[in-house]
Amino acid sequence: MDNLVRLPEHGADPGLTLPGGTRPKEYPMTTVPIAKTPIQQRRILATTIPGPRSKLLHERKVSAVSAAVGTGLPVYIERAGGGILVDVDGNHLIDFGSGIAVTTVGNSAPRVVAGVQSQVEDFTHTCFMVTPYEEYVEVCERLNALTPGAGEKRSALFNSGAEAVENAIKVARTFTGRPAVIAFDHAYHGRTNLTMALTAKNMPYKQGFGPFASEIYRVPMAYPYRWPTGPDRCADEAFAQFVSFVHTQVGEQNTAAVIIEPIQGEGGFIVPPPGYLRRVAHWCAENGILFIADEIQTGFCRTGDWFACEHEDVVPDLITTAKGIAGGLPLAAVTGRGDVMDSVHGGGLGGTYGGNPVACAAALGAIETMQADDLCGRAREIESLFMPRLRELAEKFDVIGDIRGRGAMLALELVAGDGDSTPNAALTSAVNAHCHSQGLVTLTAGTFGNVLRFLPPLSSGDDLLHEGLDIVAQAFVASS
Ligand code: PLZ
Repeated sequence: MDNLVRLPEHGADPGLTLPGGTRPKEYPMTTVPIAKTPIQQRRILATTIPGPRSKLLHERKVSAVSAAVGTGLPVYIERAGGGILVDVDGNHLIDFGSGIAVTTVGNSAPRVVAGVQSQVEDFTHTCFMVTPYEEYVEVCERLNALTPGAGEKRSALFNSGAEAVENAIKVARTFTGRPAVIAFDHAYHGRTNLTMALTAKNMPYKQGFGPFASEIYRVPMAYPYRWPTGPDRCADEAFAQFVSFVHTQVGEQNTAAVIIEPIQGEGGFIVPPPGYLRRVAHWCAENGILFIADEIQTGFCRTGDWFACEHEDVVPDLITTAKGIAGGLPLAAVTGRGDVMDSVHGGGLGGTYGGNPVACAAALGAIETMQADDLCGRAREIESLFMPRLRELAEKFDVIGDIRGRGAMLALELVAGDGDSTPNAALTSAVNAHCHSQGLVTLTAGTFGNVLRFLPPLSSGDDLLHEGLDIVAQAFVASS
């Protein structure tokens, strides 16, 4: 038992009292074998950001890695856990990005580490299509049970979000015998050829990479903040436009699927108005069209529910998942109605690495963590911690045009201000850069590059989240 260390699941300071007199919830301690010392859950700036070692590594990156592969903040990470990223210069950075919504359970979460270590010693690969193994089946069983909908379900596993989306489209086309797929303005579904066609934004995702896959059609998104006649009319008018567009320009009888992110991710954390998703899903059902929820960014407790479509009481025919599913290991899935998933001919879906046993072990550890530590509840607590502070900020800075999101998926949309809602990408970059310089890893998003988004690991302590928000506030002062 010598190598067993008691490791806090997150770094809340038990002495901290939150505004309003509430105290941060204490999280259970987990005992796992770890080789390294726990990471101090506090921000430490040992050098300027990036520090000298990161700079040297970045020189090597520039001469070794294709210039096409960008990096948002070139600090090179050595270790990470809780809500902290430790770089090669000894800086402790507060993580408000989770590697784009991936490390929902925290980096190197104890149960993920334990599962991976044990699996990697047993076997690393057989290819599920050649000689199968239990871990793959178990991940599918968990997905079938956790996703919305009481009926019989099936899942298939892949390596990346884009691959899951591609396969969901294959399934939908086979089941319906129809070619067309409807996607939305501001959508992001990946960077492969079919998913580039589904993704809305040209730069940097599509520029010069065409021709794109055919039979993809795009409709306006129900975007309350920018709806021309105001947010109150957004749901009705956007739904009417959607129905009319599909009917007049595509034809219901030619449409296999509608694919939508229940809260759009890369497109700027756009939350459709209440009722909109339900109406689209209902209309799809009436017309024999499959409703695909892309929950790759929103899934696995991120928004305060296991899946964001639950908030709207929507039961999709197919759900794509990835990111948070496996605590950082590459894994993705398509889960859906048994009759739909089983409509594809035997051998029609697969891939060498899809559902790799190590990634599956990580997923089982991540899912167990979410259940045992009530991470959906934690995401809702994070929303309650962030929202009053973001509102306070918006009262001071009229360049904050909109605050939106759900759970631990929250964003600010930045505009010209003084009543002018023109997107303000320059300010967004400046605020983001200031946060980076102070050791807070923030991300931007949005078709117009004017959204600052927050996706902290759900293992972050309240004290770190408050400190991160202090830095965001300072960044507005420094950049305005
Ligand atoms: N669907 C909703 O958010 C990935 C992309 C980052 P992959 N989002 C991060 C980038 O610039 O490449 C994403 C998503 C939604 C699909 C995907 C694609 O998932 O695992 O990146 O292929």
